[in-house]
Amino acid sequence: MLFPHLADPPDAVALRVAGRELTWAQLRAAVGRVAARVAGRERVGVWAEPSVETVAAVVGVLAAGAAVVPLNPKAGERELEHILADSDPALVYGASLPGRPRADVDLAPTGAAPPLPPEPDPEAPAFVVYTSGTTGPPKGAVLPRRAIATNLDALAGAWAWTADDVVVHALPLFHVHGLVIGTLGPLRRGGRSHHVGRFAPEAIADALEAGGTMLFAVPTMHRRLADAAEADPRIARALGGARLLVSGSAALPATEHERIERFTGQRVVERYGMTETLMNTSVRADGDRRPGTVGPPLPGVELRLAREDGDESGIGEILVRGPNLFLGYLNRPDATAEAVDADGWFHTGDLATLDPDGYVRIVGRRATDLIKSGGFKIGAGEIENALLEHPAVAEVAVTGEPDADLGERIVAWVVAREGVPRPADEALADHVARLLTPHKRPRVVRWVDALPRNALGKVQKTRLTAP
Ligand code: MLC
Ligand code: AMP
Repeated sequence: MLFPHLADPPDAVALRVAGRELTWAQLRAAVGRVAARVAGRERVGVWAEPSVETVAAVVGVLAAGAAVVPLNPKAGERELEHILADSDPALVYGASLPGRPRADVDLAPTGAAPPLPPEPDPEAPAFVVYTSGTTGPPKGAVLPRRAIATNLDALAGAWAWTADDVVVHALPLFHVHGLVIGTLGPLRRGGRSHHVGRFAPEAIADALEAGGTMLFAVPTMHRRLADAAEADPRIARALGGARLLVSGSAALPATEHERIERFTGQRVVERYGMTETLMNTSVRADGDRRPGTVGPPLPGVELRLAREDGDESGIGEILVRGPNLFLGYLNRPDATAEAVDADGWFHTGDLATLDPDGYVRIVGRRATDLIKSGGFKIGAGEIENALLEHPAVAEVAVTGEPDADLGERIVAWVVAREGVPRPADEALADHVARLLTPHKRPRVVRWVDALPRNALGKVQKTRLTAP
């Protein structure tokens, strides 16, 4: 069973999101009603605001044996249109969208809770999570229930994670970090998740002081927490009191690792994952928390490095195989075949070396057209396409540049269209935010006379460097 505690709800709070709580009994009742409503559907959208209703809808859809399509509530028109057309959800929880029946979670305790349907097949799709590629619109990664269950159990082993743990986080609920690891993880253990609503160091400190034992966050959040801990001893104490501070979704710079230890007395545990694979590696709770490493493969996950012939650097592309893998990209057998080879190895595109004790060190990524900003993966191609829809843009190339706060920031190199008034940079950012989503907006716009191109006319992005 994905959530054994639903069968016999403990007399306790199951989750707290943005200041509201659900007990296990309330969650069980709401889940029963959602499952009854959803019965027989293949895919159901969930408008993934951070709320208790979102979590109840997700768990209810899973209980019905349908797949959840988490929808970013800030998704712009193009992105939302694409995701809805591609995933074709039979109904959508929490939002009224054109042509899609709406459903809402009912938390009012009227009548007996409907019985839960029998446990669905472990190979049944549980989620379709949209993730960016280098070109084109995001692809829907189809994750089976088996991947969720085995991965959460592997993490429980690595982190000594039990029903006594309370996971604090502020992660979006439309990606696997916040949704699967941060929210379903505690529910599978029978513990509690405490989502603070909107990320702020004070809110994280409050939640840890109120009984939080683990913190899950992306490096941008850890960096902001380190700044806050440096300035405020209360925040430093609250972080220092946690059982485990966990970082993932992007590389935690060694300097941040060291600052957090200096201010809080705690060393961060890093884990490495991906939408398509869930978590692949992690430093164990009792392991050596070395800065710059993401630990060994989790139990059950096979990992190897594919090295170029003759390359003596020790660097190779990370390939993974195991029960944590997705089933493929929805409606994209071509993309699935490109990512998963004949022997079942998933090619991550991440470049790494191995320490002598098997710890993985991520040193880069194969594609220069993928950007990780604030822990969100963003494809250069989707932003270029959005910018080309702007009347003032004749040509454009998008790159990622190092950013102290976000890890990388999105930079748009734009050739203006002659005869069209040049818009303010902010207007181009708004244009992308409106079509795609705010976190994909360019943070810097550089107007250029021409883009550097090779003899074949292809843009040479390596020649686009900050002035
Ligand atoms: C700003 N905003 C705009 C805007 N400019 N909106 C429209 N148009 C514009 N021009 C709004 C934003 O929507 C947002 O609203 C607010 O202003 C600030 O936006 P921001 O500057 O983009 O973000 P910030 O607040 O700085 O957020 C930083 C952050 C965020 C760290 C909180 O980046 C974040 O939540 N990251 C988590 C990413 C994550 O979970 N990744 C996991 C992927 S899974 P508002 O209302 O929101 O404030 C994965 C696998 C694995 O990677 O291993 O885990
Ligand atoms: P996503 O496609 O949003 O699921 O992002 C997955 C990618 O995030 C991986 O392929 C890595 O490039 C990156 N990533 C996740 N965790 C880490 C980590 N701990 N260190 C470095 N990169 C990471």
